[in-house]
Amino acid sequence: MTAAWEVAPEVESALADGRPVVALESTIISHGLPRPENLRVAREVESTVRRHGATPATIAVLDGRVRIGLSDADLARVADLDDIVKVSVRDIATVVARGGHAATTVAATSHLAHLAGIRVFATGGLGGVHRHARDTWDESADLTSLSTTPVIVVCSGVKSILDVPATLERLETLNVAIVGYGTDRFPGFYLSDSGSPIDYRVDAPEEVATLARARRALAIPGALVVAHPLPEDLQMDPDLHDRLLAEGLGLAETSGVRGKDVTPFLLDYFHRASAGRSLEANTQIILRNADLAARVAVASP
Ligand code: PSU
Ligand code: MN
Repeated sequence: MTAAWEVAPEVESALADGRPVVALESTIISHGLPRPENLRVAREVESTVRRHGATPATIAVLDGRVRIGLSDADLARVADLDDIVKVSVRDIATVVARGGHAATTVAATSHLAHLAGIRVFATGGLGGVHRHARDTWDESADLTSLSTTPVIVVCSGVKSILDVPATLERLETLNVAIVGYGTDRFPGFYLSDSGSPIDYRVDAPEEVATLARARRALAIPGALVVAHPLPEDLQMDPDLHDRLLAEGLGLAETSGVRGKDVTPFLLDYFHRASAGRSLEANTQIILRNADLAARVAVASP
């Protein structure tokens, strides 16, 4: 049997030489953004990382093999394949064993990044505790995975479709550290401020690097979340956001959307019903987080 996972030569040599690498997730591409913008954004994210002198490693499963770093043709497959499934940690091996294709969530991407020795990861917004989770028990595996995976995750908080205060409580329970980048407010994904505070703030990539070194020296097991908000002039209009969220949640409920389909359903509803406003915000979120993650990776020897 061939190895279950494969590191792209460019990523392998960067890691071997101790040069900066940034892991990138693929669920954003396959399930988070509409075609054809998804491929355009995926490419632009990679070039943003390169501009800072870091090597991008987009992670996905193609033809039954975990791939750490994709060629441009592979990136296009992730963006265009109809039979690519969204996987969290528990299902990576199942898809590998069946020879299928999968896009990796934050949970799965951070697991694989850590396996490959990549320390910094950029995404849009983490999964978390869904609204009404006390009835549905719907809580993203991103939370438990981040509690045991020592990566630095640059994101714009958790998706605003979630119960943010409940998610922050769970992140605390699970020993997931959070610092605000240039803010002491927890970002609200499409919105600059979720309404909840953060205890610790950093203002430079070097501060994140120093903190990450201290965490390694102390063998802290979980992830460090670097919460990076959209500036207010790039956020979605809060009234439009709240209206679409109420509508989308109602529609998900009446359409019987459940489990791992809820997040893609709501993101897609936002993208369609906001006439592109949420897509613009989401694109900015991802590009800005890739930019910051690259600077953090460059600052982290
Ligand atoms: N952030 C985005 N777009 C996305 C996601 C996050 O901007 O599509 C994805 C991530 O892959 C995250 C997943 O891990 O949604 C969470 O899904 P769930 O809530 O089903 O765990
Ligand atoms: Mn879920």
